[in-house]
Amino acid sequence: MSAARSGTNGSRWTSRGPSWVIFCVAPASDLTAQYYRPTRASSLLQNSAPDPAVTITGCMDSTVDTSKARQILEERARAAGFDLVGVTSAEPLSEGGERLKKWQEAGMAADMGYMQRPVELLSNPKKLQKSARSVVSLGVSYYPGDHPENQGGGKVARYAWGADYHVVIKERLFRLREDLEEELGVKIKARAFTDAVPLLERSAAQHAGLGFFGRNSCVINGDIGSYFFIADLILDLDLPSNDHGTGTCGQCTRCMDRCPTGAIKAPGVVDARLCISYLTIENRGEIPRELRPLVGDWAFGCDICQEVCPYNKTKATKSRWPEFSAEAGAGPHLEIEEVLGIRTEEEFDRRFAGTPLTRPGRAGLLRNCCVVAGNLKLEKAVPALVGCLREDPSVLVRGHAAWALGEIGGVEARTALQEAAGSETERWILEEIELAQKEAARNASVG
Ligand code: B12
Ligand code: SF4
Ligand code: SF4
Repeated sequence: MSAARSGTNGSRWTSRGPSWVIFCVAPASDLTAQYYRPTRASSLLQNSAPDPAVTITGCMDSTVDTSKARQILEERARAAGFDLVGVTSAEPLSEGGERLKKWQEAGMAADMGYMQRPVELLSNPKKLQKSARSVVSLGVSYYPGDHPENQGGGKVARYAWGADYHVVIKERLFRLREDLEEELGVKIKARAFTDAVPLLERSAAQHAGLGFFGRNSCVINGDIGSYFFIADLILDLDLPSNDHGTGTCGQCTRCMDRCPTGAIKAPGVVDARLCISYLTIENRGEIPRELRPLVGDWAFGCDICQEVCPYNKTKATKSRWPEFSAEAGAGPHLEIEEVLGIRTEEEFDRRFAGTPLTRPGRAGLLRNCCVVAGNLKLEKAVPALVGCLREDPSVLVRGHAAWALGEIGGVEARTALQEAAGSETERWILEEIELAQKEAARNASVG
């Protein structure tokens, strides 16, 4: 569906400023503005808060005892609740950059505009802050426990059960940097972020000793597995670096074998075009027909390549941050019929603001729930799907609702498809309806 695909993710972010993640640096560069991936909650915050970026002019004090600073950093970061702390110099991440280049050239970045930025930018911390000397890489477990049994809902990947991590982590990073300034008695130029600026965060984390690259491409830590966010502080302090992270997958290939879509093309190489996480979160267009059945019951993200990982089976450590618990956000499952009934942006915000689930937008989340309903053959969702097909303002939602009705079949579904075939005007949806009618008829003859 080319119309829905035409607005790339990259262009969506160009007008938004990144200032809330900056502590005391010069005004934001164009580069950052183009990459910045705010959720609605963070952009609201940005609109309401004064920009702290230009109020402090930081300076590096040459009298700082760097070993002492390193020790204080470690203590303060742990006290702030970070599970992992490491430091690497702010030099280019050249090996990661080379891998990124090949990944981009192979088209594996799909339509994520912010991932198509030049490699030199994504792999060099000094492009984010000229005076950068060190990158502090922090890890915080988000692991909220295992998924309860799914009773006909849409599964949410664990990282997104709770509150919006961009906002939650940013607050703690703010405090950490303030603590450091206070303890060391200097002003520190710093940039702080998680998953929000153009930097290869996994490569920086591996350089800083947080863990090693698994075949699923996640950074795995020998003590806590891979269910952790990576957060970063770029500082103009020279801090002693950690050794690079080491570890190995050994003979294991479980993640590659079990990925439903075959997205892990080679060890450490994930083709986003096939990854359910991309398809359900970053993708703004249709979920390709041939991939829909493989999405299964994932309504937002996918954890399979982490669930099967032996490191997580034995080492996953529950998050100590209450903000990442199921109670703090959308939780492990979405109720499909409820989500399919959300017709306006206002309703959507009321339901999901402050959680990561705003990322795909209303139409994207309803699209995903249609696919889950079709895959689960969820008969109880038929009235809600019929509602979507008849009256949803989004082409994306109506088209996926038609597909789901075809998968589920039954008299009510067939009647609604027949009716929509006569009233719908969008070409792509008409195609979906036609295919769905055939599928529903096939289901009826089999049943
Ligand atoms: C784009 C993106 C995605 C895309 C593409 C994922 C991908 N693998 O490329 C999509 C939407 C699919 C995605 C999915 C997920 N993501 Co994501 N994503 C990012 C983002 C913004 C950029 C990643 C990137 O640069 N990709 C390009 C490729 C080339 O790089 P890479 O995957 O990081 O791989 C590097 C290393 O693995 C290394 N490498 C791999 N193998 C080897 C082997 C050797 C020998 C060496 C030397 C190096 C090496 O080379 C690569 C380049 O540095 C980062 C945040 C950031 N700014 O870094 C978060 C990030 C990677 N995502 C994260 C998470 C949590 C997820 C999900 C688990 C969410 C979910 N449950 O649905 C899934 C996991 C899917 C997977 N198996 O990767 C976390 C990962 C934390 C961790 N412990 O690793 C990050 C770091 C966000 C954060 N700040 O916490 N994501
Ligand atoms: S997140 Fe899911 S779809 Fe993506 S690589 Fe991992 S198992 Fe495959
Ligand atoms: S599942 Fe096996 S191969 Fe995949 S990341 Fe974990 S240890 Fe490595």
